[in-house]
Amino acid sequence: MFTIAASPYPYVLPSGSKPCLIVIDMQRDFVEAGGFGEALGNDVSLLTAIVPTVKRLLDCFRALNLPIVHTREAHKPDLSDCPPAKLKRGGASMKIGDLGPMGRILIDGEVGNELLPELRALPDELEITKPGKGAFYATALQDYLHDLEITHLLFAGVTTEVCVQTSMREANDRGYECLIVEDATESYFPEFKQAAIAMIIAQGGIVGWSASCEQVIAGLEQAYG
Ligand code: TIU
Repeated sequence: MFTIAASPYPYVLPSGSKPCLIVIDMQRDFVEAGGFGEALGNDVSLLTAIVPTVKRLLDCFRALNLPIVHTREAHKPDLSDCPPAKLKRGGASMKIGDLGPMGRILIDGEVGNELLPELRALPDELEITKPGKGAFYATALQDYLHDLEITHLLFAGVTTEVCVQTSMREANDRGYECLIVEDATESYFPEFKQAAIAMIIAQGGIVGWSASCEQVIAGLEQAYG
């Protein structure tokens, strides 16, 4: 048994378990100008700061031969998987499916929907599209994790209080032991990021744990190095 130093108390990795890194929505649509994030009225430049930290985590998981899943928030070109309630929300500038400078907003296959070049998935890593904010809704994620007998999930990506927190809550309700890597996640609203992490670890870790990339790498290298 190994542990990662974490809040609100150490995160335990039982012997024989293999944690999976879930990288949420590190796609151009949220991090680059001209995508969905900007269409919603956000300053997307805030999100680029975590790219090197997410890459460090990916490098660590790859070096230790641990599983990685990448998600993209994406809809089918005919929008048949986009509920009208989601379609009509958001800022006035551009809606899901509208044509922007990086192609149609939040549509699978468009340039804007691709993962950032430096964080691209390798061929042996699962990359899934998700039509919702959570990574489990209408995806094959749970079956994939079940087949690999994965019980421990580490979360990175954007945005902390929207897709990362939703995915973590979905995972928590499904019985997974979840940890958010606090400097590998970001929000357009720094105060929302802090609040989301505080909510996750409050009440004795009601949704899960939080740790820094440094703490995670130190724990994983001890356990699997
Ligand atoms: N708007 C916002 O903060 N986030 C999203 O719409 N999706 C994700 O968090 N990926």
